[in-house]
Amino acid sequence: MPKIVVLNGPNLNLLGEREPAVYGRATLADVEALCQATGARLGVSVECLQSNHEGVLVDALQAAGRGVRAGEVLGVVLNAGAYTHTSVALHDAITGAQVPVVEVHISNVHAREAFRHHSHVAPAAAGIVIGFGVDGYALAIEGLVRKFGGR
Ligand code: CA2
Repeated sequence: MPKIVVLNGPNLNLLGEREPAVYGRATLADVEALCQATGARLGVSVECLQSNHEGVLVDALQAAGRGVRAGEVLGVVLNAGAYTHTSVALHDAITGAQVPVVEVHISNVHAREAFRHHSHVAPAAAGIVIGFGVDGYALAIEGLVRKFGGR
């Protein structure tokens, strides 16, 4: 069964605990359960990882790239959190790993502060889902399956 890797970046472990007006009330565990259920519905396995550390996310993208080349991984759903707006390392990891990545943001970053308008991930991404709340993760998984699932 092909696998989709769902990566969440810094502070997303706090989902549901603060700022519900911006990010809603779902917790990270709820998001990961949604991703698992979406994968089960679409016939893919889902592996979830959250980290507050940039290098851990780089390592996970490199591992996903090796999985793509081995024919085991379909792609990555990535909410890089604030690293989206700062991290050339994540941009380079995505292009280097040659892994299809869907960038996800729970909030509509373009309706927020100017520093959230630029993404280092976007130019390397296969697609982007922004502003649909946590449903964006399910939309991103479905997008990966439809675009790269070969059915
Ligand atoms: O909208 C998104 O998904 C973001 O990636 C979330 C990031 C933010 O830096 C991006 O600009 C947009 C922040 C995630 C922090 O999440 C928190 C959740 C609850 C309480 C505090 C932080």
